[in-house]
Amino acid sequence: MKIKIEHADITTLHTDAIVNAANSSLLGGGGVDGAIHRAAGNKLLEECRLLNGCETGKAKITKAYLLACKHIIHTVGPIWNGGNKNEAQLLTNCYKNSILLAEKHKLRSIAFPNISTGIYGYPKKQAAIIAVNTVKQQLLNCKYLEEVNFCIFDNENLELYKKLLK
Ligand code: AR6
Repeated sequence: MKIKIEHADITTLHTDAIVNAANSSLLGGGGVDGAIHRAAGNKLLEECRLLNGCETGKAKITKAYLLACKHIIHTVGPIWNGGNKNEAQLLTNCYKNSILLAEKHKLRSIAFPNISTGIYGYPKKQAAIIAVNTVKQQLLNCKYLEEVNFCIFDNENLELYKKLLK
């Protein structure tokens, strides 16, 4: 089992799955979601239209179309609302349900962006602690998944993850 940090644009990765920090419509948006839809091409949106959206904390899988990875796991992070609206549990569920879905599809590698820490405003340190702890915990029960990449775009998250995974 390997946990790695990648300082990269997630659309360039060759993992079995990349995770998209989507919204509940699953029909695209800004941030990493916009980047993934642009790079994967219009066929992704066509498949997403058939999924009937996704609840916060849940995850759904699609093909990856023009991307180098094989699948996209779309999860919906919580919008930060001060911390008393079940945000921590919902963010935990995003990482947990994405890994469970990867296992169900017998995937060997997955890359996560820093879910909810952009447009959705989740405090980065709190989100990083949840991400690392949840992934470590879930990996204990995985049969197929061998590698988890935290794909990091900004310097603040990079420093946080380097410390947490030291
Ligand atoms: N590769 C990797 N990480 C990225 C990339 C990229 N190409 N682009 C941004 N990030 P955000 P959220 C990082 O805002 O907070 C969308 O409109 C970014 O630096 O993409 O979960 C959706 O449709 C940040 O650390 O997602 C939703 O409406 C992290 O990805 C909403 O934004 C997450 O930032 C979701 O907000």
